[in-house]
Amino acid sequence: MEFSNSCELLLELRKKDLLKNRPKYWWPNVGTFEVVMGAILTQNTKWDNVEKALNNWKSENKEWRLEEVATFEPSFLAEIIKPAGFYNQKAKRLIALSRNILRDFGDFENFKENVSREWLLAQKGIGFETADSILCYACFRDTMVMDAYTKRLLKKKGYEFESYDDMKDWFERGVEENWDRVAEFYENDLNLCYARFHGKIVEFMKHG
Ligand code: 39A
Repeated sequence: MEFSNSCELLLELRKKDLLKNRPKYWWPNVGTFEVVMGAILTQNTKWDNVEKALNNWKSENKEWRLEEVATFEPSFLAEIIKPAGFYNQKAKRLIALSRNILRDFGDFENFKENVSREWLLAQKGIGFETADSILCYACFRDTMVMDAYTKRLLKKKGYEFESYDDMKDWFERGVEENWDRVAEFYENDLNLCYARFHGKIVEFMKHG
């Protein structure tokens, strides 16, 4: 696979039908609080373990609700999310984050509309990748997530960046500078493009 900008990479990946049988935006249940849970739970663990942790709660026909998580005791939440590892730390951080969302935004809908990257990065346990995952998949912002898969793919092709934001700028610039071509595939939905682009990279690196 050869490419000289991110749009060309996107076109190469599109040929491979990597998102067959996946949700439209790749991440399950986009636009819900479950994405916030998943974005934190996926730190330092495999996605399969995240799904087990999320399903421990959902299997009893419950959805993940911000207002409920904010009231949990850390030990109670830790037990539910155990499969995702680092469960005591993640439980404390998820509860603190939920309480901060309620304190500063009142509810999840207002959070989705008004949260900024800066607000997210100021929360304990949220770095660039987690913040961008929440913005892209929970809040539907036009932003592209960089992760270990993205970095590895680019490194294999001879691209290395000094920082997370340099790599992100390279991706977003490639799309924006070729917007006419990209818009055609995604019916002018930029978020769909960034979400599916990231999803394609992850699936390609995991399963080829
Ligand atoms: N590493 C990952 C994933 N692998 C994933 N899916 C598969 C669906 N998500 C949503 C996040 N991180």
